Order: sequence, then structure tokens, then C-alpha cells
Amino acid sequence: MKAAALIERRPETIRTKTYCQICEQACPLIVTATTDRIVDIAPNRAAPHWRDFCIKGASAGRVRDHPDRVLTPFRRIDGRLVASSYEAALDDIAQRLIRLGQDFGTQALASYTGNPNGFSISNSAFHNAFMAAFGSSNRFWVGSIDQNAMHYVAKAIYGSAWCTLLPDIDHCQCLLLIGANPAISAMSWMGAVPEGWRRVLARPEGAELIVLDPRHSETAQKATLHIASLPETDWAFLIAVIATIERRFGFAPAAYEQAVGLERIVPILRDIDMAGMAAYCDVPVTAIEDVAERFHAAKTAACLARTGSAMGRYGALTEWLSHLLNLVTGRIDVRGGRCYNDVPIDLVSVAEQVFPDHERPSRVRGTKPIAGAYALAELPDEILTPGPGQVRGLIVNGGNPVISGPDGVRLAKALAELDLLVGIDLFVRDSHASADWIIPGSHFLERDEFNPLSMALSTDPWVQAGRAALPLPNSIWPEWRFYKALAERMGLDLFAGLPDPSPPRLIDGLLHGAGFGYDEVWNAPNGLGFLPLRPGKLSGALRTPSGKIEATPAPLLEALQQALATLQQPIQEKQYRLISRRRMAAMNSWLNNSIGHEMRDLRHDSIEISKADAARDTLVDGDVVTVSNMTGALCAKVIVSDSLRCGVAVMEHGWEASLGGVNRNELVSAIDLDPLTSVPRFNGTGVTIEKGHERLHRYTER
Ligand SMILES: Nc1nc2c(c(=O)[nH]1)N[C@H]1C(S)=C(S)[C@@H](COP(=O)(O)OP(=O)(O)OC[C@H]3O[C@@H](n4cnc5c(=O)[nH]c(N)nc54)[C@H](O)[C@@H]3O)O[C@H]1N2
Ligand SMILES: Nc1nc2c(c(=O)[nH]1)N[C@H]1C(S)=C(S)[C@@H](COP(=O)(O)OP(=O)(O)OC[C@H]3O[C@@H](n4cnc5c(=O)[nH]c(N)nc54)[C@H](O)[C@@H]3O)O[C@H]1N2
Ligand code: SF4
Ligand SMILES: [Mo]
Repeated sequence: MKAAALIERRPETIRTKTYCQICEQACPLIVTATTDRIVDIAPNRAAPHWRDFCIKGASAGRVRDHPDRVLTPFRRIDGRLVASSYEAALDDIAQRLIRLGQDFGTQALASYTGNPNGFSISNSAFHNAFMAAFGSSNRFWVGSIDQNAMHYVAKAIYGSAWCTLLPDIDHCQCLLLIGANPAISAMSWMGAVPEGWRRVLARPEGAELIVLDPRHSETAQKATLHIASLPETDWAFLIAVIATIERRFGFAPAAYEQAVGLERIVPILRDIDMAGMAAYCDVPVTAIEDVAERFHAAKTAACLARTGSAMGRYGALTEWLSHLLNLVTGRIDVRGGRCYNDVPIDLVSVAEQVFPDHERPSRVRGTKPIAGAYALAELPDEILTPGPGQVRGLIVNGGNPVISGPDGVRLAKALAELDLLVGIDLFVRDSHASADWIIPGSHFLERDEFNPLSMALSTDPWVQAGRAALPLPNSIWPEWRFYKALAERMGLDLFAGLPDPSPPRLIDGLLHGAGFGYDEVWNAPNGLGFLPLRPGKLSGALRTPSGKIEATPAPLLEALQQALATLQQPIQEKQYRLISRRRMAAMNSWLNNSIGHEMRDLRHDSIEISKADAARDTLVDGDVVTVSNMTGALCAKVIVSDSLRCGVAVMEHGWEASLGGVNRNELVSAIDLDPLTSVPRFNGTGVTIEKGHERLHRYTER
């Protein structure tokens, strides 16, 4: 590799061009470092798309250099973690895994991978190859607490779980955003839109940004229209919008050319009781009709549903109806609508080759994997239920499921029952409380690699090399090397037939047919840009039996009919629906030990409620309350907010007990899920709020 030419050397510091691997936005960076410390991280203004650059990227060096970082393998001896070595770790883990496979079968090993695993192609590729070579398809992943709705619906209507449609933002006259707050989170979810929401508002013609959110979020504050509906009611809002459009204008002719099955939805739409839907969402009928009119009338438009709805009871239904709205108004695969991007990589085709996909139902609950992986909500049952195939060993790689997943209390208990638990991470997390081994993770500022799969998922596709700004400490191996060495110890062949696999060779393989290779990217300090998103590519990506969009797949249609038949008011008297919010200085749970707990706007033990609810329940700022439901109970301090609608409470997720925080996901059930995707109800959890903490004991005794 010719890296030297790209690195400017000064006497005391080195400047390296790389990109941020904390979120999907992948902001280009210039990192200044001494021989052993990061000094400064700034956006690389010579590369495109640096404008989302945020405090998380700016402070990444503090994570890399943090005193609590795991710098060597640790082994648990008599309950305590003791510093050890890779040699000892490989010997012990290899021997225990071989025995596990011999005694209980290879499915007895499972894994959970979180977001950072997915951002590192070397880590994810070697992890998946290791699981496959060992003979286990028991892979659990973060998508099942985040984006399963997207994968489920894409598979059902476009034929591939990886067919993600991006908004053509620079030509979009009306963006309907459901459950997203890009002003804080930036705009990405299986596809990045650099500066996304700002580009809509900056349109010279004055485009509309319509936001559906129970909270007057930072994005809603900038929107041209904000509708504060109740959590978990978006599906009803959308079906009422689609019904209004069908009754007033009919479907766009293009919809009939692009899709099959539209006739099945029409009788349902004609029966929709608008007043009933409006009451359910707790918005006026006129608001629904207004959105229908505006969306229909706009010259171009796109509707996007994101995690606000996807992490709730009706996530898949809402995701589907958001696509259906685009379809019936002729906003799929056209300028200003939602389009498929196939440059520089056609993800649907690549996924067919590289992502393990299979249909084996889970052992205990019998659910099928989504995008090749099982739901985290099922993991405790898989560990605790005896019988053939019971999970007895687990690798947790770049994830913190006890904190970020549902019912962390039960999961932690299950993890303690394992014969072998290996955590691969930068820090010891609450999820590692019973880990036998902690293997150090590599920080992205120490890795040479780039992820062409995620970079292709952008409205403005661009590929840039991620370069190590500093070498890994001598005592740490990159994750891929750990897996390679472990496989060698166990006599496993990781990439059948590929001699001496390495990240550059794998990345070159992924780029096959793209017209460029690893070296070209490596030698372009500011990255390689490609033609921006354009319509007309979807038909090549469809993998449905009909070759068209399947507008009304049976399971989704049935789920809709069932939801309509059992419509109940979502909020009972004195009950709250608990939702989440993100902060600029947080990334799920993984910045807790660095900038997280220092940022003043981060409240690790607070619950926000509306003024109206506070007055009704005689609660004021600072009151200590017990928040509880059938799953759990915890204490929090009240913040009375003027940006919330009534019936809704907000608690931030990601806080760990070991850092003095409250894990609000202890209230989230691992049984009460979106039945189509097994995603828990992180947004929409029913809770009661009572003044005082003396009741906490009673609840926790249950
Ligand atoms: N209530 C509620 N729950 C939520 C959410 C919410 O909004 N509300 N958000 C959900 C969403 S969107 C997501 S994506 C999930 C996230 O769930 P997870 O992906 O499980 O994410 P984290 O909890 O942040 O755990 C990431 C871990 O990876 C480690 N790490 C960071 N970089 C590296 C690396 O390079 N290598 C290795 N080996 N480890 C690394 C971090 O230290 C951290 O411990 O949480 C979900 N849970
Ligand atoms: N600073 C920061 N940025 C991040 C992350 C982070 O943790 N911190 N996480 C990254 C990750 S992993 C992801 S997946 C993305 C997520 O990015 P987004 O999908 O934009 O997620 P949020 O910013 O949580 O916005 C969700 C919004 O939905 C609202 N909401 C809650 N429940 C409902 C509901 O039932 N219906 C509707 N309509 N709205 C609802 C919430 O009030 C919130 O404003 O962000 C990424 N970016
Ligand atoms: S965390 Fe911030 S700097 Fe890093 S990629 Fe995301 S938006 Fe960009
Ligand atoms: Mo996420």
C-alpha cells in the first residue's frame, strides 16, 4: 500500500485523512496525532459530506485514549477479571469451543453483534466467517432491536431484505418524516443522506418538511408542519392518509405498472373510518386530510418511516404503509421520490453472495431469522430453555445487549448461566458482568480498512479509505486477527479456499465488478465520488417472484386487518407511553465513559413528561418517581417538558448501572413484540408513574 504519500508528517505530529465510523454518516476526518495520542479531530473539508461532523467524531480520540480502555485480554478467575494474554485466551477459548461442539453440537455457540461490528467490514466478515466455519447459524444482531422492520418489509415487497430505497432529497418537494429526528441523529438508517433534512429546507422553491412525532423534536421545530400523534399509531395515520388519497384522487397509474396486488388494499381503504383513526392517533381528521392533500399535490414527494415507529408494536406495518403511500402516489423510483442506488456497489446482488441467509426457525419460539439473524428478544429463552440446541456459549462483539436490548435484567441472568461468554469490546460493559473472557476491540482510529457496503448506501455515494491515525497498541490485535488465530487453533477454514485472508483481499472481492479496487480507494486521500442517486434502478434490484413490487403481501395485509379489528385507545387513564430520545453527545450506549457522562444535557436518570400530565398527576421538576410496568420498575427524576404531548414520557436509553445510570430498557418486555419482526416496544412501552420511591421495593420483589 502507498499510504506514506497521503500522510503529511510534521516534526511532532502526524495528520491522517480518514473517516468517522461511529454512525452511518461516515464523515471525512483529518486526525492529528502525536506518536501515541490523538491531538485533534477536524472535518476534512476537501472531501464532500463533512457537514454532519459532530461532537462524537470530534471527541473520538478520547475514547481511543480513555484510561478505562481494555488493553489486553482479560480472564475471569474467581469472579474477578484478571489481565491475561492472547495466547492464553486462544488456548482456552479454542479448547472450550471444541468441547462445546463435541458435547452439545455446533449450534450451542451463538453470537450477538452490535452496531460497531457492522461498521467494521474486517470485524463483521471474520466474525460471520468464524460462526459459519464453526457450524453455527445462531447469530443474533442489533438489527433486531432497530431496523428489522426495514429488512422484513423490503424482503416482502421488493424480494430482498437489503433493497433499501433512499430519498432523492435534492428533488423532493415534500418530505414526510415519521419517527425521525435527523437534527440530532443525522439522516441515516440503512442509507445515509448527508445533511439530509437541511437539504430539503434549503430548496430554493421552498419544500415542505412534515414531521410526525409525539415530541416537538429539534427537527419538528424546523418543520413546516409538525403533527404530534400518539406513539405506535403511525400505521393508523398512514392508512387514513392513503384512504383519503384513494377516495379523492385514486392511485397513480404508475403504481399499477410497478406493482401487483394493489386491488387487495382498495376495499380496506374504502372501509376506513376516518374519525376512528383520528381519535386513535389523537389528531384531528383535518390534520390527516391536510397531510394527504399536501403529499398528493406536491410536484415530488417522499415518505420515510424511521426508528420512532420501527421500534414499536406496529413497526413493520408502519414501514410497509410508508412504502405503500409512496407507491400509490407514484413516488417510487422517480425524481424526488424514493430510489434504489446501485453504485458503486449493487447491495442486493452482493448480499446474495456475502450475507448468510437461511430459514431455520429459532429453536424455542419458532420464528424465522430476518436478514439472516435471530432476534435479541429471543436470546434469553435460547439460553435458559433446556434441550438439544440449547445455547451454551456466546460471543458478544461490539454490542451491549443488556443495556441496549429489551429486559436487560433477564438477559443478564441468562448470560450468567452460559458455559462460555466472550466479550469483544473497547470497554468492560454491563453486558460483560459474567464474561469469562474480554478480548480488546480495535478503535476505528487504529484500523486500515473501509466499508464499501455501507458507503454505497448513500444518496451521494462516495468511498473513502479509513486509515489508522495511530497504530494499535502492541497489546491489541484487530478483531479479524483474533478470529483468524482462533480458527487456526481449531483447524477451521474461514473463507473456504482463500489462502491467507486479509481485509484488503476481502474488500477487493466485494468491489468485484465495481470498476475500481482497494488500491484506488487507498490512493485517493479525499475519497472517490460517484454519480448521485438517480431513478430507474429499482427494477434491476427486485427479487420478487412476479418481478414487480408486491404491494400487499399476505402477512402484512393480515396484520393490518387485525390491527383495524382490534383497535383500542392506546392510552389508558393515568398511563404513559414511554419513548426514547437521542442526544448529540451519545451513541446508543457506547460513549458513556467518555463524553457521555460529562455532557450537561445528558440526563442519565430523568423522565420527561408533559405540562398537562404533570399538572394532573401533581408532579413537578425534580420529583422522584417510580416508573413501572409488568416487566420492571425503576426510579427517575421528573423533568416537566413543554415539547411533549400528553400521555407520553421520555427516557433516554444507553445508561449503565456501572456508570451510575438508570437502564430504562429494564421496562421493555422481550415478549411483547412486533409479531412480524420480533422488535421490542422501546417506543410505546406502557408504564405508570407514581410519586416516591418507596414502592420500588414492592415492584422489584415481583
Ligand atoms: N430504549 C432504547 N433502546 C435502544 C435504542 C433507543 O433509541 N431506545 N436504540 C436502538 C438502536 S437504534 C441501536 S442501533 C441499538 C444499539 O445497540 P448495540 O449495537 O448493542 O450498541 P451499544 O449499546 O452502543 O454497544 C456498542 C458496543 O460496541 C463497543 N465498540 C465500539 N467500537 C467498537 C469497535 O470498533 N470494536 C468493538 N469490538 N467494539 C466496539 C462499544 O464500546 C459498546 O460497548 O440500541 C437500540 N436500543
Ligand atoms: N447523536 C446520536 N446520533 C445517532 C444515534 C445516537 O444514539 N446519538 N444513533 C444512531 C442510530 S444507531 C440510529 S438507528 C439513528 C436513528 O435515527 P432516528 O430514526 O432519526 O432516531 P431518533 O433521533 O431517535 O428519532 C426518533 C424520533 O421518533 C420519535 N418517536 C418515538 N416514538 C414514536 C412513534 O411511535 N411514532 C412517531 N412518529 N415518532 C416517534 C421520537 O420522539 C424521536 O424524535 O440515529 C443514529 N444517530
Ligand atoms: S458520529 Fe458525527 S462525526 Fe461521526 S459519522 Fe456520525 S455524524 Fe459524522
Ligand atoms: Mo440504530
